[in-house]
Amino acid sequence: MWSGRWSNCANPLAHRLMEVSVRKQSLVCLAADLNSVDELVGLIDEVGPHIAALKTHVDMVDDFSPDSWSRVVNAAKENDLLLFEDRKFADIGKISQGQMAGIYDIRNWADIVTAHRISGPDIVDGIAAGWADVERIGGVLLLAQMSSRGNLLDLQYTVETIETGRGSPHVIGYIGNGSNANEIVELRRMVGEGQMIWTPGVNITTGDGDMGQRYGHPRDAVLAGSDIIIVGSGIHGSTDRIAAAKEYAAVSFQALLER
Ligand code: S5P
Repeated sequence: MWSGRWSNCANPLAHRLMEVSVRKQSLVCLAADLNSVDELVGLIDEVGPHIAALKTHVDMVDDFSPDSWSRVVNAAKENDLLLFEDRKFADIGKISQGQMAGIYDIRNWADIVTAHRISGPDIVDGIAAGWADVERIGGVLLLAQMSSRGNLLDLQYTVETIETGRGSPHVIGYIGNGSNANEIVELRRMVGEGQMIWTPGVNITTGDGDMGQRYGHPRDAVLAGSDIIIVGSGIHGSTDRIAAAKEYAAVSFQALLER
């Protein structure tokens, strides 16, 4: 089903994701952008069976504590979800290693994190060292493109980012601009088959979102070469969140079958 991607992606986390996506018939990573642990756990319990991964912004949760957060981690485990903390690390390698620890202790529960390439290639080693400090292994998604208007990630930046990630055992793939199918096609051409592309900026209602966000259709994103669609408000902002999750799952999986 995943054809070339299955045989070419070396990272074991990529294989785990592909397996979960087939079992659940969904390429959806839920962007669970809610402000309390209760709300997060409630949402995961509702839509967990229809999503393949869970993305968090731990630093926007009002009632975070190491104890309360374990409820989110457990809910993810019960639903067979890889946990992806969208931290967007951007500092020098050594500081990124330190930021994997601290109050949120991301290294101890996140399987995947995002990082910008802006500070240099060594950020990847810094993050990997953070996981190594607690004897865990995780995957980095480098931001190669963004969905927000006016972002500064131009073509040369994208090329350098892929150069950093190519062949790295720590880089599972790239964030691409889900709002623009042409950009995804271009990104896939540069990345090849060996790493994943995850795309935010997708919504069944396409066009401009809040505060500079832009949306493309999930079907177009997958057909263009995206492996996982990152969906936030399209699901958590819906009046019927289960129906919405099912719809994004069906659209994305059908597009994979066609691809
Ligand atoms: O370029 C990007 C990269 C990311 S990771 N654009 C994004 O929107 N994101 C994230 O995807 C963002 O942090 C948010 O959690 C999610 C999009 O949410 P939505 O509500 O617009 O679907």
